[in-house]
Amino acid sequence: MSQGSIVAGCLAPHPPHLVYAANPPQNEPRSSGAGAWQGLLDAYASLRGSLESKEYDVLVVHTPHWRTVVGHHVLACPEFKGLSVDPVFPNLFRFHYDLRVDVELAEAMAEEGEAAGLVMKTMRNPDFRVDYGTLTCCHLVRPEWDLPIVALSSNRAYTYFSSEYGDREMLILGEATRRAIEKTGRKALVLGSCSLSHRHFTEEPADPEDPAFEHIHNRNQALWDERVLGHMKMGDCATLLAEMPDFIDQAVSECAEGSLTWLLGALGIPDWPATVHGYGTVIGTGNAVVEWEPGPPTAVEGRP
Ligand code: 2X7
Ligand code: FE2
Repeated sequence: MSQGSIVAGCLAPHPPHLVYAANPPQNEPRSSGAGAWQGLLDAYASLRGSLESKEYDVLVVHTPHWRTVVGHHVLACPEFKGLSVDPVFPNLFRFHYDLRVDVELAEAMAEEGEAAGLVMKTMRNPDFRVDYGTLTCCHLVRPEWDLPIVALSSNRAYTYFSSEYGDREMLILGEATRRAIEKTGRKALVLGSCSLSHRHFTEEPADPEDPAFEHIHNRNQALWDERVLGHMKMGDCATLLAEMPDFIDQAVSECAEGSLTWLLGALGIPDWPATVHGYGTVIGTGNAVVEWEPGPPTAVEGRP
């Protein structure tokens, strides 16, 4: 078997609003079409266009909305089928899913994580309800649902211990994920599914898609998002990681669930520039669609 590899790593946020706006047959609510999130939908279209030239056989996603208290869990039944409802936005996301899992890769990820000293658990309950973070992210990246996935839970280390500790654990998990991909010979697309700044409005307008309502919650959040995206574009993820605990504290970032740090760990902490496909807000939160092509570091003008 030839060695596997990561074909691309993406920051792929999961506001259920974007699935609602896209009106797929799997989702029960129907969008008004008012267009508040068009920029982010365009960003996802741009990412999908870029991925068309790549061949891969599995989507591997880390999700903030499957929360586990002891260890990192990984979906490991061959199929999951059911209805997933967003507990906060049941008016927007009631999604009927029917998906396949790459169980061999899931088991290899659990083994590699354990070998690296992490607590890992395979989810073997076929009736387990898949979370909306996984479903939204995978749907927006590849709406065909023609490839298997592997999903990892968020184990809340940042909350129970500290951001510094959480980051260390997620980097180890990311490296373990990459080793499992390599050993099983997979060509994998890895997806860190989280927003950037995450302070959000607590009331919805009558039409949640009303563009007059949609904007960043406050200037501090926007400045942090700009800064973080600047590091990504400059190929300076080491600085991004050094600032991650402050970003999490000061922008209430959803990176506190570990998805972005896991992604950076899987990619080997990129020191080459990312492609930012787009940035936009959803109910006041900051969201960016970003892609890293694994490859040799390139010189970047102006990089510290
Ligand atoms: O889970 C989310 C999110 N991360 C961002 C915006 C809106 C809703 O749900
Ligand atoms: Fe979220």
